[in-house]
Amino acid sequence: MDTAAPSSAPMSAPTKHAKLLAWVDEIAKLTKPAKIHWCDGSQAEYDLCQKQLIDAGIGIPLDQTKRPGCVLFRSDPSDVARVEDRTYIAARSKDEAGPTNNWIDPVALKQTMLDLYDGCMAGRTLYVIPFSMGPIGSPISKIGIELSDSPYVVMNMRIMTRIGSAVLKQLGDTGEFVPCLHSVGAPLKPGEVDIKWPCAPIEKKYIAHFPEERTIWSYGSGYGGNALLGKKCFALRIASVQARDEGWLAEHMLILALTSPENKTYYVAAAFPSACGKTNLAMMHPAIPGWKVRTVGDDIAWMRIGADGRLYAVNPEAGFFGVAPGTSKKSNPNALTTCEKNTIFTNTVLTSDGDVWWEDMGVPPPAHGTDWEGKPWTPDSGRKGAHANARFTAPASQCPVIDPEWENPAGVPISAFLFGGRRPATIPLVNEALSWEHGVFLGSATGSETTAANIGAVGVIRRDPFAMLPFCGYNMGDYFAHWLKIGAALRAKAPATMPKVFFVNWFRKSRDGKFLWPGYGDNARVLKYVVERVEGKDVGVKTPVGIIPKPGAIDVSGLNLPAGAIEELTRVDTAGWKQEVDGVAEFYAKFGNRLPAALKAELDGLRQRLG
Ligand code: O2Y
Ligand code: MN
Repeated sequence: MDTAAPSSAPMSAPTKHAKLLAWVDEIAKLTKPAKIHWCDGSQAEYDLCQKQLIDAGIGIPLDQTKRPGCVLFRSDPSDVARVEDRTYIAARSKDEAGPTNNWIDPVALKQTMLDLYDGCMAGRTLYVIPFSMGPIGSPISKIGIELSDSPYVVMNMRIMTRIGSAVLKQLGDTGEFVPCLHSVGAPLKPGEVDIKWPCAPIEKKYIAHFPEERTIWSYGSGYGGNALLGKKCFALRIASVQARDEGWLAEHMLILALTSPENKTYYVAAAFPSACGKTNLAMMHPAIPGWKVRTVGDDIAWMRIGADGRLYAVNPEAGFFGVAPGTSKKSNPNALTTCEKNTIFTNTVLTSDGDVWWEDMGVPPPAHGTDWEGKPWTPDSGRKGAHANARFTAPASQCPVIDPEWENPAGVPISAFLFGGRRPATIPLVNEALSWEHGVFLGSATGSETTAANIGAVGVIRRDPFAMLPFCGYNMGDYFAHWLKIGAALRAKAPATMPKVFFVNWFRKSRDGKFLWPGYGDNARVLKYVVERVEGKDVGVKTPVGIIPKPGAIDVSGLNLPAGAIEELTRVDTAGWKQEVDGVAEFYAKFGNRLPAALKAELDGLRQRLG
């Protein structure tokens, strides 16, 4: 529904929610859009946004026989990824944000951002996007309203979340919502033609979270996690604060269903730092006969303790915002199928026959194409054609291995947590925590070797506790305490069904620098072992660092591993672990007295056991 003038919003809006109407009116008066559009979430509305962007030369239609319903966008070179150093937790006190977040004074930030927002939507449409994180009406779900001046955001939000009239209906006249304000920060003068990817310069970009008010303000970027505010901003940074206060978990975790040859299904939630292959694991094609993996989610899990004392998870998202480069028939055939239709591509190569291509897609590059910056490109150009963070936005429902339970409003019961990272040395292929508290210790110590995809030095271990470093909306010391509290609640209610916790490492290398583990579909061999442990099988051995597979416990049948590889993958390297203890101690020192005593005790206990 469109309204011509901002001040007319309350009269013609499709809701009687007084707080929402007042907020839309307030923001319209501030940002001064030419029009307001209340999103109904229909296909017609999506198609209209797409047509408008294609007509303006901003969206590039792909060949509809090859990629039906698909479109390509090219972002501005200054706006290609999440901007961590422009992302802020504007809690009332610095201590509340903690040592791992960018804190900024909320009063000063609001003044700065109000000045930026003043008139920032001139010449544009303000879209009101009601969205549900999680199945509409599920007791685990929550509602947000994103106000954005970007039709690209509307299109992406429709794929990544549930948007529109059904959400407004669920909200009713008084329901709670998280206000999410977004502007690309590029007002148009009367008659001015829009540029291809409007955004503001880096020093004017702000991705701001006000945790006490459960509010998000984003300015200056149109890209991914900076602009699709349901994802990292709401479902992790604000939701982690809500989860702490309401007694549940909002985590940077994939959720997968693993079905054994005996047809028993177990749900596993797994946290890995960004760019460690979460989407690939979530959609894995197991290399061992008889085992099946089904996908519930590839990035975020919201979990609550159910009446039976088990932990139930939903994927709050409805789509995948996957990294394109590296996605291939070998690494993730199911992702390739998922994005065959109805998909938005951003920053890939455009082939001369109207298809998309990216590096390591596993198909030959086009002889001639156009790169992500819109320049002519050939394989001999001497530069990459797709941006390293090029993305596909695709509906989860199109995934060939989507789990039948993925939209169950009650969620799915979690039997095991996996933590992991890129660790070339010391950390075994799989290590089971000795207790929940030890599991929280392993999660808190999660780290990953930096690669060329990271900013800064390559080859150093960056600690990324629970893979939540960029996404925890409050003091990480208190977050560890919250995990301990959830464990205590689970133990009190149903100790026998508490999820077991494992740390996995697909990236251990031999002394000559070669990966010891094949990864991909062969990771199912580790999942099989995890299920055996969940079932209580005696296949693990207690060591000072945790429970490690007994010799022969990992099914390596049909695998051509080099001699000694599995022994090395499961070896406890005492000297390496002593270094690890020192590294964790150094990291823990950041948290001062906010570090829970139970974690200090776990660290001391490990040090002692190592001798
Ligand atoms: O660069 C962006 O804006 C996206 S980052 C992202 C997207 C999907 C899933 N995970 C991530 C991440 O950084 O963890
Ligand atoms: Mn992620």
